Order: sequence, then structure tokens, then C-alpha cells
Amino acid sequence: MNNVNGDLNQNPPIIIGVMGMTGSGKSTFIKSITNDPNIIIGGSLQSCTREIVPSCIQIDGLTVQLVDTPGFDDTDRDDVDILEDIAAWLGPQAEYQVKLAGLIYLHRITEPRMGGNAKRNLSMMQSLVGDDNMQNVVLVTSRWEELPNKAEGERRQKELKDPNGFWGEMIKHKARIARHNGTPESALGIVRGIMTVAPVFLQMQQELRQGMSVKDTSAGKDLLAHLQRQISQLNAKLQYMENQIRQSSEENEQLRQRYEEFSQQVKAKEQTQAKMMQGGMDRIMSRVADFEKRCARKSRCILM
Ligand SMILES: Nc1nc2c(ncn2[C@@H]2O[C@H](COP(=O)(O)OP(=O)(O)OP(=O)(O)O)[C@@H](O)[C@H]2O)c(=O)[nH]1
Ligand SMILES: [Mg+2]
Repeated sequence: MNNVNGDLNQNPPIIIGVMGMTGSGKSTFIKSITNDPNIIIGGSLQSCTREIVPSCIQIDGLTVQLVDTPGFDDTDRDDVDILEDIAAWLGPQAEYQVKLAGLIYLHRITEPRMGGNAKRNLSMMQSLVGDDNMQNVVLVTSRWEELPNKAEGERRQKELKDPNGFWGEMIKHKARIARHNGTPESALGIVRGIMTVAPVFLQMQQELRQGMSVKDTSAGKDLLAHLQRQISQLNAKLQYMENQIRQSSEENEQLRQRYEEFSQQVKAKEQTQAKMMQGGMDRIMSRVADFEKRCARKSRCILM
């Protein structure tokens, strides 16, 4: 296996992952700093970044690798694919003793509420990182300029930060908070803030180093539990519909169609669950190879 980070003995890069929901502005954030033409910004409702893309830049004489990631709410890839991609990115780094300087988690302050996908993204990030490494995470709110009323944003941020709020537990474990105003200067300031923190092996890196398969890592277990919850909820809906169909005297085509849709969804989730359980080391190795190819194509660093 090639070393994905060049000559680590001389100049190990400062690696910073950028995570968040689809459309939260991860690619825009990275591109505003690196101007990397390989980073594609989305313009539609579809998820845009499908692969983990590293973007290298020199900041204050240090090599920094900003890593773009797909969100766990991708519109056309299942969560297992995404987690395996992340494992293929983090696993080899750990093998080469490469620690991560941190993770930037982007959140649009314009979001009126935390939906199921937002909660899942956050929870996956937490289990990837681990409570002990939360000091290497920066929770970044963005799009403040789009709020008709700034007080509304302040209220949402207060709610997120509350000890019982969605960010409360992470903040308790020393995650930091920052605001991004969309400018390259603001993005660079957030990155510089992470560059000073001692790098760590994220929880998932530690678990993979111990030889765990993806399904046994904390993030893997989190994902499996989530899939199981979704399957149980869908099965409960199916049960309810079956009763309705049985009790109704007339043929209800609409209800039958919905029943069929839910049945298909259960099958798809069960397939995803089975894929995860199979482990698929071959799949991970081919993802590692793909990631290395992408890194090799991008060996040149942009100087700042
Ligand atoms: N106003 C404003 N728009 C932004 C900002 N960041 C991103 N956008 C816009 O939001 C849309 C999505 O941005 P992306 O950077 O592609 O989002 P992403 O998180 O990479 O999305 P995925 O790749 O699908 O996961 C694009 O139209 C961007 O121009 C920001 O800070 N302010
Ligand atoms: Mg993107």
C-alpha cells in the first residue's frame, strides 16, 4: 500500500476533516481556502460530494490537508458506503501513525430544526471522533447573513449549546464553537484555530488499529442500531396498514401502493444492514486504493 500522505517522516501534514449535512457548505468552505478545481460545489437539491476528497494547502509554512466528506444523508448513496469510505480514509492513516488535527462540523444556522438526518450526521460524527477527542472538533455555524432576524440565530445557537441540547454533550467534552461568515478569511481563521491543537487518533482510527471490522466500531454499531430502528418503524407502519387493508371492505389502491413502497424500503434497509454485517474487507481495500489514486493525482500544494 502506498503512503497516502507523501513523506511522513519529514513533514507530516496537518489533516483536518470537514463534515456536516449535505448542502451545509463543506466543499464551499474548503474551496474558499484552497481554490482547488477538484472540489465541486453543489447547485441542486441532490448531494454533490460523493467521495472523500483531500485538498492540500500550505498555511503559515505548514502543509494542511483539508478533507471534504460526503454527508450521511446523501441522496443516492447508503450510509454503509459512506462509513466504509471514511474507514478507508482513516484506517491507512492510523496504520502510518498519522493523527488527525481535527474535524470541522458545519451547521447552517438557517435550519429551523434538527431533523432525523441532521441528528444522524451529528451522532455518526460523535462516534467517529469519541468523547475523549472532542477538543479537536469545531462546531461551526454558517449562513448567519441569510437570517432575516439575527436574534433567531442566537436563540437557535443557545438551544444547540444547552447542556441538554444537540451540541451540549460535545461541548461538555470540550468541543469548540465558531461562526463562519462565508468569507475565505473566516474559513482560514477556523482552520488556523485547529492547527494549534495537538493531533489525535480519532476513536474510529483507534478501533481500526485494534483490528476491529467496520461493523464493530462505535460508528458501525451506531449505524447498525439506526438501521434497526428504521426497519422496526417501517415494520410497525406495515403492520398498521395490513390491519387497515384487512378491515376495509373496499379495495383501496392508494393504501396498497403505499404498503408496497414501505415494503420496498424495508427490503432496501435490510440489504444495507446485511451488507454491513458481511464486513466486506475486499470492498474496503478497493476503496483504499481509490482514495490513494485520488491523493496521488493531487500531490501539488497551494501556497499561502
Ligand atoms: N450564502 C452562502 N451560501 C453557501 C455557503 N456555503 C455554501 N453555500 C452554497 O450552498 C450550496 C451547497 O454548498 P456545498 O459546498 O456544495 O455543500 P456541501 O456541504 O459540500 O454539500 P454536499 O457535497 O452535497 O454534501 C451551494 O450552492 C453553495 O454555493 C455560505 O457560507 N453562504
Ligand atoms: Mg460537497
